[in-house]
Amino acid sequence: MLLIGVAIGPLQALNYANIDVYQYLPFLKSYYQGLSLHGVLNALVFTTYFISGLLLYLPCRALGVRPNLVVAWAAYWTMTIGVLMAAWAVLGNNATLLYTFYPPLQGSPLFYIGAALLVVGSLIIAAQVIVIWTGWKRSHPGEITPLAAYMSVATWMMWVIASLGLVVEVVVFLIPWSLGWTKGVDPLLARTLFWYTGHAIVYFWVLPAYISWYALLPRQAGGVIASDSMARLSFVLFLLLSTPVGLHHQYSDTGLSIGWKTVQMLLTFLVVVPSMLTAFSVGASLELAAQARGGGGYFGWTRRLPWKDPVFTAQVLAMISFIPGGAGGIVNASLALDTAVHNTAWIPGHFHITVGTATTLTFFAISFWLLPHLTRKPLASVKMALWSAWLWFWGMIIFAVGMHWEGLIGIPRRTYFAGATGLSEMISRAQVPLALTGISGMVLAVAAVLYFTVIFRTLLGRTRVSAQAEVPIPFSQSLAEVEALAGNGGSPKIAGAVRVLERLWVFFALALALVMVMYLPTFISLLLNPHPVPGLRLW
Ligand code: HAS
Ligand code: HEM
Ligand code: CU
Repeated sequence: MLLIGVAIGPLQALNYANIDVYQYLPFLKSYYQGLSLHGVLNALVFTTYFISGLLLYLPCRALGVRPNLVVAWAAYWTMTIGVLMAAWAVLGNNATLLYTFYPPLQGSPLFYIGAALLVVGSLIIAAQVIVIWTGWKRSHPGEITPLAAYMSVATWMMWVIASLGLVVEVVVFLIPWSLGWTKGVDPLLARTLFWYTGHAIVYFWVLPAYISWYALLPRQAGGVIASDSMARLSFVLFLLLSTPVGLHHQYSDTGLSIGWKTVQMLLTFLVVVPSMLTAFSVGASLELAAQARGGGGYFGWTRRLPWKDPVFTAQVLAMISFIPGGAGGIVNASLALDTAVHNTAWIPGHFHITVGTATTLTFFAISFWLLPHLTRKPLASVKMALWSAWLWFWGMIIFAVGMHWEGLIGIPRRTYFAGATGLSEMISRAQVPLALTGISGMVLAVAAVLYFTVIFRTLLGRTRVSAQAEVPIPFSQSLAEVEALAGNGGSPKIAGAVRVLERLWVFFALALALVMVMYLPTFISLLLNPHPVPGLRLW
């Protein structure tokens, strides 16, 4: 899915460089059909598959419990049937809706049913992991959940709450409407349901990367987790705060109260806190690892990190790209500043260094150890893997510079330049950034070719290492654990905090209550003043 999704990206980048290749492509009817495929396959499908696999495997191995594979395969097939249905609709040019599928644009019912099945598949895995964890708690009374399992459960609980908006939007409104059973849908209500899920989904994409940075990367770097309890605290904060902030995607939507927009803006600033905790906590883990290898100084320690290892390097590059990604997010979150960048190229600039790099490059890194781990086949080429990571990183950095810059000039997103009129004055002022976007697309194309070459050569390779030489799952130890083993004892206060954080069900209930307070008034007023409109097909 990623392979197909990514293949279209460079064409879009060329479009932004004002080079139109779409006239030569028989398999894409329009720029927007390609953009729909790109957004849906990359951001929705690739992520959901990868996360559902990883966040089933890691907690099961961390808890030492075998999952019910019949249920797991049922989830897989539910997702796959859904994806095939939606893909059929998009490939047939019957769902050129972009990945946000805002009504009144109306596509084939297959698209909406497929999207619903994809979400249902992920929720089956969510239920499975939560049930496994509750069973483990029952058979291990008083024990603290291992970190990787704890974080996975918190992520799935968050997703259970967060996916509700999308499920209601699609099942209650869009499917009946696309089947012709209802005459209209209220676009504002649909957008509000979409963004209820649409912000939290970005944490569904990035928290699995955080799990890797907190719980696996320290060992891969040759060190320990700086603070186990800080990691748990940040995930509880994500469980509480990920969802009640979706209105920050709708600052420009008229018809919603400015009061609730402002309240959700403030909550958005709060949900930045656990990411800041992560930055400093994971940064400390890296510094500890470098010190263990003899590194020192303010920045000199970074040289002692294992830069020759693609698993390590891809993740750290992903993290570095997330620093400007997060900073841009804070700009977007600021109601007044967002009016300058909303719907401009700035926004794709922001999310290609968050989901397109922080998440995707971390998933590249994970695949570099997970594939050898699962197949016992060695990674085909360490060198090529390293090159793919560096080129992806630099490609996305150049992309982000270009797109953010264009956005400040006012270049819109979602624009087919060859078909657009009235932009020439703006384009003449944006020559340099538009060229950067085009160039970055070429760099990224090379990176993608290298990445998929490594992956397919590994998968198709014949050599297998012995069971003893198998790549282990790099679960890391925490500093406190290591000190306790060395006889220094752990701090009793920290142990108390971890016990409080262990009550994930309590935080789940609090998260539900908070999201109801933050969203119910808006939904009630939208439901009491419906403005249904019939569907449109603009392509
Ligand atoms: Fe965003 C729009 C606000 C994070 C994805 N975002 C989007 C869209 C997507 C997206 C896809 O408030 C576009 C949707 C569309 O199509 O319209 N975003 C934020 C904020 C954050 C944020 C406040 N976004 C993400 C993440 C995403 C993502 C994560 C995907 C994975 N975003 C917005 C807003 C909009 C928006 C508005 C709407 C704009 C509009 O007008 O439409 C925060 O969560 C960010 C916090 C992050 C940090 C960075 C922490 C840094 C870390 C790394 C440290 C590195 C180290 C390495 C330690 C504060 C953890 C050191 C290594 C050495 C070797 C030294
Ligand atoms: C949109 C390029 C990889 C997710 C875009 C746009 C460009 C682009 C230029 C903006 C199009 C427009 O607004 O008109 C690329 C390139 C890639 C790449 C060159 C790498 C080869 C990815 C990845 C993801 C992703 C890995 C996510 C995992 C998206 C999404 C959109 C988008 C969600 C928005 C679609 C929409 O507006 O409906 N991409 N991209 N892209 N990209 Fe990418
Ligand atoms: Cu958001």
